[in-house]
Formats: sequence, C-alpha cells, structure tokens
Amino acid sequence: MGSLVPSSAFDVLLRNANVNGAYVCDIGIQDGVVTAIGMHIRASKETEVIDCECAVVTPGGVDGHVHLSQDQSPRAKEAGYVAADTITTGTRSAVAGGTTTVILFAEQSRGQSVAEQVANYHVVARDLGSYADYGFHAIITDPTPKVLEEELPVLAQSGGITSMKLFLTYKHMRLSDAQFLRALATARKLGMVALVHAENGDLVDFFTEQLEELGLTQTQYKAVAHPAAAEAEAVNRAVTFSSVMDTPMLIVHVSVKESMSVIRRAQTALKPVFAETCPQYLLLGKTRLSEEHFCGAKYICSPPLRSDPEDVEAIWRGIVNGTFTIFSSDHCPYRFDDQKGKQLGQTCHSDGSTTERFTKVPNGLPGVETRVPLLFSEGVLKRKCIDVKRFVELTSENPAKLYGLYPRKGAIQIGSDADLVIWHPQSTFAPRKLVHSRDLHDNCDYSPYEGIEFYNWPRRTLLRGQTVFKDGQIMAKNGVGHFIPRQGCGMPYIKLMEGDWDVLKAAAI
Ligand code: DUC
Ligand code: ZN
Ligand code: ZN
Repeated sequence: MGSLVPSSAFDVLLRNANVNGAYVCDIGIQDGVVTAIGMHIRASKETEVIDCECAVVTPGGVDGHVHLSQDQSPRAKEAGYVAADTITTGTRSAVAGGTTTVILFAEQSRGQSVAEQVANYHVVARDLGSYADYGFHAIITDPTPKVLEEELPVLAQSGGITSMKLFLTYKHMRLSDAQFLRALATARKLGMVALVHAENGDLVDFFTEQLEELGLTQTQYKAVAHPAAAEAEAVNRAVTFSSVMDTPMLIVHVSVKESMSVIRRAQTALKPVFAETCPQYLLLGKTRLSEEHFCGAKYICSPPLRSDPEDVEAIWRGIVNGTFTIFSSDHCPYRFDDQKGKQLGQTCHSDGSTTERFTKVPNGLPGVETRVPLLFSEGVLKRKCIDVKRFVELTSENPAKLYGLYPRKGAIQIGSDADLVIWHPQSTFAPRKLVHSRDLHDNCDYSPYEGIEFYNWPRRTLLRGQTVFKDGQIMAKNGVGHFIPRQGCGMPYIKLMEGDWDVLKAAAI
C-alpha cells in the first residue's frame, strides 16, 4: 500500500511508527501537518526520514493546567514570591517530557481588567518566547458586569480564550455563590468551560486559624488544614451549580475519593461534569509533608497530598474507570532553596532555631516534564492498569477536546498538527531513575519525583514536524511555540431537554 501524496511532498517521514500502540505504519508530514498515514510511504531525497523502530508514537501531550511566569499579577507581587519557571523555561521542560501544548493562566486580581491581564500575558509570552504551543485560561476573581458582559465575550469570540478558572477558596480570589452562578451563566452563554478550584474556603480558614492558635504551623499541618470534607463539599456545590446551569465544568486537581463519588454520580446522570487529577495525587502521600529540615515544604500544594495509600489507590481507580477526563501537571514551581520561593515559610532565628509556617509557603509543585512519562511508566508499563489508548486520552486527546483544540491537537490524523512523541522501543530501554532536578529542563531546584524509576521516556518530541527534543537534548530554538486560539468545549455531553430552561432561555442566557 502506498500513499496518494507524492513523495516530494514530505518534509519529514516517520517510518515504523507504532501509532498509539495500535498499529505500525509510516507518517508523512508536510508544512508541520500530518498529510499521510500508510504503509511504505515513499520519501524524496529532501525528506528527513526518522525510523521509529516500531516504538510507540503518541500525539504530543496537551497539558491543560500549567502555571508559568505566574508572578505577574499585583496579588502575586504583594505576596512576595517569585515563580521558578517563566514561559520559556517551563515550555522547554514541557517538550523534554513529551508535552507540546500547554494552557497557562492569566490571573485577574480584584479591581483589575481580565482583558488587560490576558494582553499582558500575550506580551510576556512573545517577549520571552516559548518552546511549546500555548493558550491561556482566564482566572476570574472579580466578575463585574464589565468583565462578564464586555470583556469575556471578546476574549471568547475573537481572542481564542474559551475557558475560565474560578476559585471557591482563598480570601483574595474566591467567588460567592451568587458570583459563581453569574460566571457560570456567562460561560454557558459564551460556550466556555469553567474550571473550578473546589475547596470550601471558610472551612479551610477555620481549620487554619485553629491550628495557628495551637501553634501547629509546621508543614505537615497543611494536610490537616485542608480536610477531605472541604474539597468534597465544594465539589458537591460546584457540580450542583453546573447541573443547574447546564454548562460544562471541569473540577481541577481532584484529590479525594469523596469528591470522586460526587463527580461519578453526576457523570452517570450525564451531567456536563469533567474531572482532572494530577501526578502528585497518584504518586505521593501526605507523609512527604513531614520530611525533616523543612523539606516537607517541597510538597505543599492545594489541595494537599492525601493519605497513603487509600486515597492514592482511589485516584488510580478513577484514572482507569473514566472518572477522570484529563491528567494535568498543575506545574506550579517555586524553588526550595530560595527566600522568594518555599523558604518564605521558614524563619531562621539568631539562636539557630527555626519557625515553620505552612500558610506562608507558596502552593505548588513542579511536574510539567514528568507528567507524561510518569503516567506511561506507572500506568501503562508498571501497573499495566491502562493501555496506550487510555493514556493518550488522559494526557492529550481529552484535554484537546475539552479545551477546543481537537483535532488540530491531541490526535494523529490527517490534517492534525504533527505534534508527536516517539518513545524508545521497550526492549532496548533500561529503566532509569530520576536522581536530581538537574536531570530535568525546568528552573526548579528539586523534583518531587526524585528516586522514581522511569520505564520509558520520550526519545524524540516533534512540534509541528520540527524536532524540539531528542535523546535528552533540546533541539529547537526558543520561540518555536505559538499562541493557539481555541474553540469552545469539544467534549461530548448531553444538553438538557428543551423546555427545562424557559427562564434561562427567556433571559437569553
Ligand atoms: N491551585 C492551583 O491550581 N495551582 C496552584 C495553587 C492552587 O491553589
Ligand atoms: Zn487550584
Ligand atoms: Zn494550578
């Protein structure tokens, strides 16, 4: 079988590609796009031919939850922390781990315009340069009529920004129920997806204050301050609101089984509810928060790490049984050995003693580079609980669908961008340990996954047909990544029946 496309047409040709672990074929690429998939495709003299040696080839990862240069907002500046990764260093790390598209966050501080903040992020990205394609979610902390009625319609309809993140916790970010409903009504009208950080802020604040009064402020108390119930209550509220408003919602960074039950019930009833989990909730337990010499701070994130092993096992079940739609990194790195990073939570006294305050430690872990290889290694190869098809859904196809990038991204199909990850043939890959963050390409000074043995790692990453990473080395120049405007949610879900929505329809919501 040959290809109907003339051989001279290919800039790049992948031979013997085991596409998604399903079948072996050749893939022809022209002008950055897949233009042929077939057997024995002919190359011309000019074609760059890459022999995949029957190794698995998957679509480039789409990481829908990445914080880069996330210290631009007035609120972040006031808090005094500096993010470890800029858009440049974070995307360099992404492509080295098989992720070719990232969706970043443009954060509105209260009183500020969302449109201006998105414009600022465009400038930051263009000035700094990116190694991966990128888009932005708009974080809405102040849903004024101007934001909802004037700014978001422009961002969604002509700005390619079709998702918003809403917080139910943090005093400076959280929305009241009334604001939350108004934001969801806007999402519904504009066809945007609402991402929700679901924790009950009052409950977390209450526990935090009690702990502080008792002097229990060391890093391990982070897990006590954020009980599972705080997450499950907020997830229940968010899912209820999503159902009432009939608008697609993604619950981000789900960490406990109680939230999963709520989500599963809504999904069984065909509500437009999607869920995300992250590597830290699959692989790390809360005992890490007790590591000595303040090393527990390395693992502080919200929601916190949970009990080992029950919650971790429950999260794995959600990966297998479809409760989780996407698997994102929530890469949000702060350097450990840095007074503007994790050390903000530790005061050193003149007598050599120290005081730890978990509330002052910036929330977040690095993980954009390890996300894809971790799930391939742990899920497909070690536990063997998912196949390559499910791995691709979680890391690439579903985020692309959910965020309006599919099938340009998240697929190996004719017409898709040639964003491809070539793995090592399994028979020739010796398991390797990540021993230090120096093995990675981000700008953080630690990795939570040090010591973990990887059973495979991307051998080569292509972004729109160009090799950006190969055999441990970055191959492209900074700036190869572009902003990708997005459409509305492309995940299938069932709209409520006509007639149930007379009031909303009458109000043209
Ligand atoms: N939520 C995130 O999604 N990332 C970092 C911190 C947070 O609260
Ligand atoms: Zn969050
Ligand atoms: Zn996040």
